[in-house]
Amino acid sequence: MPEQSISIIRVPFGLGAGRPGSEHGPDSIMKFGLAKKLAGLGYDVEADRSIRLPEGVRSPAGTKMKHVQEVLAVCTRLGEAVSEAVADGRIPLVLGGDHSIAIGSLAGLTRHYGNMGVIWVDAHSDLNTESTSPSGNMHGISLAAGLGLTHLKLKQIAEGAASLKAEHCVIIGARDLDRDEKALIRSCGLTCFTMHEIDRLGIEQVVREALRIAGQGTDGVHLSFDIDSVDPIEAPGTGTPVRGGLSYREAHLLLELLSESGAVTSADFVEVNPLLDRNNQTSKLAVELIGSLFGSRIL
Ligand code: B3U
Ligand code: MN
Ligand code: MN
Repeated sequence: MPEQSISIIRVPFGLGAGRPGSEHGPDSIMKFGLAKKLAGLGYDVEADRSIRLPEGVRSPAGTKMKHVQEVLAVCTRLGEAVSEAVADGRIPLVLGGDHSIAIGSLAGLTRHYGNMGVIWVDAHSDLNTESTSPSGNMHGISLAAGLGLTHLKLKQIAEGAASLKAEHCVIIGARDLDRDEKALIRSCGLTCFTMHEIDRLGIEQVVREALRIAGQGTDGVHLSFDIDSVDPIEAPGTGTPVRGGLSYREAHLLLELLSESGAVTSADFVEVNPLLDRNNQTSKLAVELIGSLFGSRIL
């Protein structure tokens, strides 16, 4: 069997979030040994890709949604890089940055996967639209953009991209939802396993269900992992921490189960903010969790 290849794509971009710092996430995660870890697990690792904001791109001041042009420009470049990785048979592993960059990943991926499932692990649902967003922050609309519910469409970002189907999208770990997001979750046909369901069913059953929803009848599964899904006790270095999140063990088990399934074809790890971190705990955790997704085991 040929060696599996991973393209690590760094996206040092944080303008989709309300506070600065997530632009330092990719370098911090790399500094704590991600490439070495993945190579040690037997992968051929390409780690030199970094997506920069093109010079001179600046959104006009005074609009409700902030930094739309910057998000579009970065996501366009990211979409190209992700698409290239898939075309070359490499697994794209995208390091954010804030969660708005997932729009670029989804645009690049849906050029290749005509019927892709998505597992969105997050304290939030990122299902606001330009009209419902309470903050104007683009990281709060990224899943809605993937579903084609925003004015911003994936096909504006990558030619041949297409919106996701809600019935193959699953959110895991939600505990901070806006009123309009709740209404949308009830009406649009996606599945949301909040922390309440995780408490009741256990993370193992939740992941099995998620894999069924995102994996059956699809041609690929994208994992978009927002580190704020994990409890702030374990992951304090993130812009919008919310108490009551995934425990250290639950987060690892989730990723180990996804790894065992062999279903995941691409991933984002986003919202690590080294400026808010304690002793680099969150960056180190991200490296460990990515390791679990790619086959690292206790024994
Ligand atoms: N739902 C809120 C808050 C939020 C979303 N994503 C994060 N925070 N990280 C919003 O701004 O849309
Ligand atoms: Mn998010
Ligand atoms: Mn979040």
